[in-house]
Amino acid sequence: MENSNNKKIRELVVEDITDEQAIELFQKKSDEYMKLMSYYRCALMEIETKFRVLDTEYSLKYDRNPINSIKTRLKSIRSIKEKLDRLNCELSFESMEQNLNDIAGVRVVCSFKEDVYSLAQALLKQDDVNVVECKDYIKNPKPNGYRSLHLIVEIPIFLENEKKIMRVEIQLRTIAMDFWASLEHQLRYKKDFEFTNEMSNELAECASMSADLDERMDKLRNNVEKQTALKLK
Ligand code: 0O2
Repeated sequence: MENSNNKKIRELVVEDITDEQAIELFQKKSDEYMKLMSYYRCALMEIETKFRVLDTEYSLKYDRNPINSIKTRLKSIRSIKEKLDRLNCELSFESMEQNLNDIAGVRVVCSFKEDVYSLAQALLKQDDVNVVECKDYIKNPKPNGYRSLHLIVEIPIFLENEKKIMRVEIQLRTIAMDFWASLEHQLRYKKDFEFTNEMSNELAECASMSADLDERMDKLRNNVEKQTALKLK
C-alpha cells in the first residue's frame, strides 16, 4: 500500500510541474526525492539548533538576544527545476546535490549588524561546520542595494547507519536589511517587470537609508554598553 506521504508528494508534483520529464522523474522516484529532502530538512534542524544555542548563550552572557528570528525553507520542486535549467544541468538527484547549494536555506535576522558578524564567526568556528563559500553583500552590497551575509556551509547529519554531509545556504541580516529585502522582493525580485531608472535609484536610496539606520543603532548600542559598564564599576 502506498504511504500517505508518497501520495502527497505525487499530488504536489503533478500540480506543481508541467514538464513531462520532471513529472516522470519525481513520480517514479518519489521515495528517493522524499529521502533526499528529509536529509536537507535534518540539516536545517541542525543549523537552526546551532543558532538557537548561540542565542541562548549570548542572552546569558550579555543579557540580550542577538537573534530576532530564524526562518528555514526547502526549495520547491519547481524552483529546483528552474535553477537546474538555468545552470544547464540535468534534472537528477545527483545533479541537485552537486549543483545546488541552496536547496536548504536558513535566514537569521539579527538585532544589530555586529551580531551578524559575531554569530557568523561563532558558527564557522565550530569543528563540524565547513565553509564552502562566503558572500558579504553587507561590505559589498549588490548594485540594487541588497545587503546580507551569505554563507554556504557543509554540515554532517548522523543517520542510523551513516553520516551524510549536507550543504545549507545561510543568510544573515539585520532587521533593517530584512525590511528592505522583503519589500524589494515583493516589488521586483524575479518579476518580468522592468523598473525605471528612477525607481531603481529610489530603491537604492532606501537601502542606503537602512544601512545608515543600522550604523546609528550599532553606535547607540555601543554607547549604552559603555555607560552600563561605567555604572557597574
Ligand atoms: P529564495 O526564494 O529567497 O531562496 P542564485 O540567485 O541563487 O542563482 P547566487 O549568486 O548563487 O545565485 O545567489 P545570491 O544572489 O548570492 O543569493 C540568492 C538568494 O539571495 C536569493 O534566493 C534571495 O533569497 C537573496 N537575494 C539575492 N539578491 C537579492 C535581491 O536583490 N533582493 C532580494 N530581496 N533578495 C535577494 P532565491 O533563490 O532567488 O530565492
